[in-house]
Amino acid sequence: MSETRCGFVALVGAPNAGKSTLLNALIGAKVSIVSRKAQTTRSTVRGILVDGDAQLIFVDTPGLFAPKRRLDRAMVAAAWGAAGDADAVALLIDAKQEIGRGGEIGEATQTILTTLRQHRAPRFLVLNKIDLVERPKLLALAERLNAALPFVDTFMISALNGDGVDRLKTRLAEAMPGGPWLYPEDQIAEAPLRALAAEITREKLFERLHDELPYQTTVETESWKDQPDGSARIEQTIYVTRDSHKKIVIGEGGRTIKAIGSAARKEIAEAHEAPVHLFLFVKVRANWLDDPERYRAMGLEFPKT
Ligand SMILES: Nc1nc2c(ncn2[C@@H]2O[C@H](COP(=O)(O)OP(=O)(O)OP(=O)(O)O)[C@@H](O)[C@H]2O)c(=O)[nH]1
Ligand SMILES: [Mg+2]
Repeated sequence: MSETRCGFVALVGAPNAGKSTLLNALIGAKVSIVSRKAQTTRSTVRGILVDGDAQLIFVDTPGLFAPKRRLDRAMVAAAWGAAGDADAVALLIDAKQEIGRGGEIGEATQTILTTLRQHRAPRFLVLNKIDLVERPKLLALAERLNAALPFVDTFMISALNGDGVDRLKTRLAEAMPGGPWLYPEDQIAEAPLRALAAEITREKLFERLHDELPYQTTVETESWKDQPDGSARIEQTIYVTRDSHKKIVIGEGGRTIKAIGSAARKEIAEAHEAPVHLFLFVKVRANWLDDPERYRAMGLEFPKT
């Protein structure tokens, strides 16, 4: 018998269920970006923690929905791929939204349950956003979902204020298989800082431009140079599909991009624990959503069709 345990927990669920918020709450640091816009997370993001003798590798995933476009298909495939590789799958449900359906399981949730049924890893149900709902309705929702698909255990949490998160962590740690730890004890993330830096800038874009600027934006860190004084000089490119989007990102007299850059710079500097000089460039690439290179940069497989 091995003395330590180690395993992967995939956090899956509909867009906006709070998966990334939960990952950050579990890790106690920002490893995955969050926004009130759906489809924020684009590829899998790992967060690592130690609980007693267990090392848990949480895998945040893009939201599950019926994909139409190529990028959507790549995202949904990445999410189910992570569930397939995991030792446990935690299905997150936005309890407020699901209760709002008035006693019926929503169609989107139903579809997720149907696919989840085919996965072999133990399933845990996580009702999130309990800060927004009444307890009796929550219990009825838990019953309804467990009747549709049995779960090993059900948790009621608020990823936002931390309620129930510790209990979830402990219970999942117990469910991990025996084996050696895969990461050093103090490691909390896997993505290189330059990838997180690109995500942070994308989050600031979402925050500022959530309505005007759709989804068709991606950010890449082109260069990262550590300077002799300890600071980093970082260049990032923001890809948009149209000239009109470029104008929106730049804003009047460059005000919008300046504000985005300044917010991103502060947060990247925090993550880097050193000052950062951030240079943002906006490029119009009408077809970036069909460019394999962009998918590689996001850590996604490029779907052929
Ligand atoms: N009130 C409340 N809001 C929450 C809670 N958890 C997450 N949110 C909010 O829900 C929104 C979506 O959160 P995310 O963590 O980005 O959701 P996600 O599931 O990762 O979304 P995608 O990456 O788009 O699939 C954000 O505005 C969060 O602040 C919660 O427990 N309570
Ligand atoms: Mg997310």
